[in-house]
Amino acid sequence: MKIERSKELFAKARKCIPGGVNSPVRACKSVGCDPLFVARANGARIYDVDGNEFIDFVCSWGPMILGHNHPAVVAAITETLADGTSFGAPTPKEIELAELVIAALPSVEKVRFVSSGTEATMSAIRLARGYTGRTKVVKFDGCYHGHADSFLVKAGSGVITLGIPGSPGVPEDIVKNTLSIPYNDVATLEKTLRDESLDIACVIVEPVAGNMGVVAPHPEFLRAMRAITTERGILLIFDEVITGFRLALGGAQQYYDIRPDLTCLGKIIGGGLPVGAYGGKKEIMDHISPVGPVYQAGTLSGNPLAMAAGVATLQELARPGFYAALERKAAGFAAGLQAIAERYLPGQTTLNRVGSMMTTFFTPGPVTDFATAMGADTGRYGAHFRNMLAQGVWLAPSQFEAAFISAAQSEADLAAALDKTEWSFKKLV
Ligand code: HOZ
Repeated sequence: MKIERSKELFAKARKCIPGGVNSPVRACKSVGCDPLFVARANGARIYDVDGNEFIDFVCSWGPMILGHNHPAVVAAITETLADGTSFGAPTPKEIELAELVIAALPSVEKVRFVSSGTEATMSAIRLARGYTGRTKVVKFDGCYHGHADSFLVKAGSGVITLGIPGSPGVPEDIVKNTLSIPYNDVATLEKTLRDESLDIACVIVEPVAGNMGVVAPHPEFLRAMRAITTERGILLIFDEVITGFRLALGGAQQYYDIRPDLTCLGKIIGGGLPVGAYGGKKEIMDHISPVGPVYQAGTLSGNPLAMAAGVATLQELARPGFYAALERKAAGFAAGLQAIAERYLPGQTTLNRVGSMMTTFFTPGPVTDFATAMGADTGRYGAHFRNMLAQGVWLAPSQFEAAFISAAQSEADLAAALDKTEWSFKKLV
């Protein structure tokens, strides 16, 4: 594969951007190669600056559930663009997107738009603290809620990928208020939440973990979390930045039939433009400024282009049968992956899938939490990643991320990706 232009650009980028990238995982360090620079993408395909073509399973880390350049999304952005790009004042599209989010998520009565998932989670815990008058935040090992100080404790995504235990620059005084406990461990959850000395404001969770690779919640885990938080007056925050509008129109909360107090969104609701949101019960949301005293603001919040792309995307997702079709494709693809793994690496991999998000872990498994995810052979994943890239398949450059199925991937694309997986696994044996 020709990669000269990407190589030149990476050398140039490293001189002016730390590590040559604007988000660490995409530097591809953990998979043993340099990043390819992207020229464009369309439908299920992404093209690099050297003209190589790939079937895209990263989908911009989740947002591109409709595929790239979906005509309805492009039309909405183009139409909005003609009227200007940012006003720092309310626009009608914000109401439209808010109404679509509220209609889809029964736990959300009011929603505030921000510019990224990190802003959404950071603001949601501030609100939870302001509302409850308590201090501590409980999270789960391997869950990633963006890069705000409070969350960089046993976090997933790039933090595990790069093997960083925490981050310099995050004061001890802040992280002492974050308690990170094992995912899927109901006993530790109960013990922690029932400890009255802990002054817990909220529990924040990825209802399906997507940032230590995909890890599904045990059914009892989310149910117990909802029950004890209610009993103790602790707010339950679902970080649905990945799962929102991915697992179902109503996200993981619909999929598992659990209503959190607050929900964080991002990725899909911006249709590929930078956006985040947090929402929940009116009574809680009205503690935010300017109604209440909890402050949060943003010049680009509710940006018209992002709102337009989000509205167009959610309208497409609301079409009857959308999620059933996506599930069929994802299930078929996962069955194919499973069969290949059993043929070439029997008992050596674990496929975790929930809806259209999945991870093949290079470990016998089961993978149910951070500790078991960490048992994966990252060297083998790296070799698989490089094999797939050379064959024209674009996977996440980390063992600890999800592969996403999009509506743009045809059965033929998925069959081609399975053929290439088989080729890769043969080489791995
Ligand atoms: N933290 C993101 C994945 N969970 C990576 C974002 C990026 O590198 O673009």
